[in-house]
Amino acid sequence: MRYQPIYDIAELCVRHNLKEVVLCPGSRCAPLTLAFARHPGLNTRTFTDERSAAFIALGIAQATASPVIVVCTSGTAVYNLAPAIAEACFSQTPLIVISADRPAEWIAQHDGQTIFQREIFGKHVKKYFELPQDYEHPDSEWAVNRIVNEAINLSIQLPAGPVHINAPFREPLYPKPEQTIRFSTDVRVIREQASLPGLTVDQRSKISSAWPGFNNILIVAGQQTPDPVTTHALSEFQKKHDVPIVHDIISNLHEVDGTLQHSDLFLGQAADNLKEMLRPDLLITFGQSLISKNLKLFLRKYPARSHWHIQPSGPVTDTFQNLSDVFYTSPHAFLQFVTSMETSATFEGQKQKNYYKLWEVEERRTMRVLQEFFTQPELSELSMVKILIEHLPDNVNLHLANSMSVRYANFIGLTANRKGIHVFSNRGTSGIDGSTSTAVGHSLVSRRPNFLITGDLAFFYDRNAFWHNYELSNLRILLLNNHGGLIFDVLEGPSSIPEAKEYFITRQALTARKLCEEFGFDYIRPDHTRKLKNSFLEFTEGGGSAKVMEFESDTSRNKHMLEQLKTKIKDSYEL
Ligand SMILES: Cc1ncc(C[n+]2csc(CCOP(=O)(O)OP(=O)(O)O)c2C)c(N)n1
Repeated sequence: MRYQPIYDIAELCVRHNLKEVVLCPGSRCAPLTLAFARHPGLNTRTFTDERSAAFIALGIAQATASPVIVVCTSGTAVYNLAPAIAEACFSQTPLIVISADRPAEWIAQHDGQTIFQREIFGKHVKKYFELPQDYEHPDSEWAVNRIVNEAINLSIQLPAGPVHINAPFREPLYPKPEQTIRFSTDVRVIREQASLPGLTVDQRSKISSAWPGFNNILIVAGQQTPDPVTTHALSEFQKKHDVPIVHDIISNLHEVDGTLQHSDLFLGQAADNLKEMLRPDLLITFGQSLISKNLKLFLRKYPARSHWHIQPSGPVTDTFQNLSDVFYTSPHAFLQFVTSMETSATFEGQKQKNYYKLWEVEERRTMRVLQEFFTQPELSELSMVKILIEHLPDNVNLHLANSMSVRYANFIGLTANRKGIHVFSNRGTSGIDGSTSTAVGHSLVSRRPNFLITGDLAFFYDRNAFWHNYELSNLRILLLNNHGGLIFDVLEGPSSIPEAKEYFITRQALTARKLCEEFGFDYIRPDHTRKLKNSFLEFTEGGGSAKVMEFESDTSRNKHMLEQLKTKIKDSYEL
């Protein structure tokens, strides 16, 4: 068969233990579509909108912790994968993107559905690969096998990420009806024997000699996928050292007792002299981006004497502009080592204890204000997010869209007794274009219930997330419909200019009722405050079809509530 090396890509993927394939319709990609669809070892699903398809693939890759193959036809179809590829790049999610193409001599020759596909995703893929365009020669067979092996291995090499294989196909693209697609039994697999770097002797000695010289050590964790190994290592560290551990809801570290999750709220209101006292001497960071702008600003304005960043490999960012040391190791290896070090019961040790207490006092103060704040009966988006978080069962996925949804949830946080709640958010690029599709990707492959909190622009932008033939019975969406982008009413810059409503907040009139009818979802409107509890019980209940709970309100009410909360935190310093 002419396309045998292409059909064998499916076999190779199976031998690399890949299971999930996202296909998009088209003719040029027929050899790939048929190979993946007919291979019994793969789960294939098809989605018409490539933008949504690629975000769904991203969600599947997150849920399965394994690379997902995405196939599309030539032309603009390829460009539509770009937003999710960019998110996968910055969130370090492995995707194997295979685009079909015309042979090189037919590009830009008015032959239809062709664009310039070579290196189309630029730096957003770890590597661009081009398959040979004629498959008959044995070298081509070898090249296809070698390239796909390399692409799969590269996608999972840390930092993981997307790779792009462009595959030019010459017609005929389809087998004849009497032809059967078979997969070779001797497909070669090149396996990379990866290992996580531990700490070297030199690194250990640097850490143990420098550590006692710091009084105010602070740990800040950015976004991370849920990882019980890091959670455990941090819990053990916490028992031994009086080091404040600050993180966001997307750091997935809430199960570590005694961490600090409300720094965004109190650092936004704290006076300069308090911030000076909170300034770290040694800042230790790991994970990816932070949601909290106030935390970022604080760490830039009050820089630590040293900033150590821990990551297994890859390019390093200098988010707080004072990075001093990078330890290429895993956070858990680093934490295990510093946990094993002896703590000093000296005056210096007491100083660290006092520093820890200082952060703890701020965290407790903010939690008290929050508790009191939510005793008022007035409903807002923030209180809806709080109620949902309280009603979440254990062992669910919580997906947070950009932009206010992830911030609201971060203001509220999760307590350590909430077990098995995994938090996801497209914060690699913070786009509003694929939050729903990413959550849908999780729903398709995960048995866990998936709860998405989203604003209306993000929700209606990405409604093709639902436009396919697959069941979404484990999906629950809390839609915070303020008929525009509240974030632009909250941000100081855009909110105060005359164009704010029209061009920034961007008013829109839709509600989700008709969409729910169209897709057969249950639609819940929590209209009556008295019946709120029942609405949430109905919403969080398992089984049935997907459910959307729509809370409609206006931007000014929510803006007012947020301002009130900030004022209350500020006032708490004056009591
Ligand atoms: C693809 C993309 N386009 C534009 C933006 C800029 N942006 C950030 S937040 C936002 C508004 C989001 O509105 P909504 O989903 O209603 O959420 P809310 O701000 O009300 O929470 C926009 C347009 C973006 N992040 N991504």
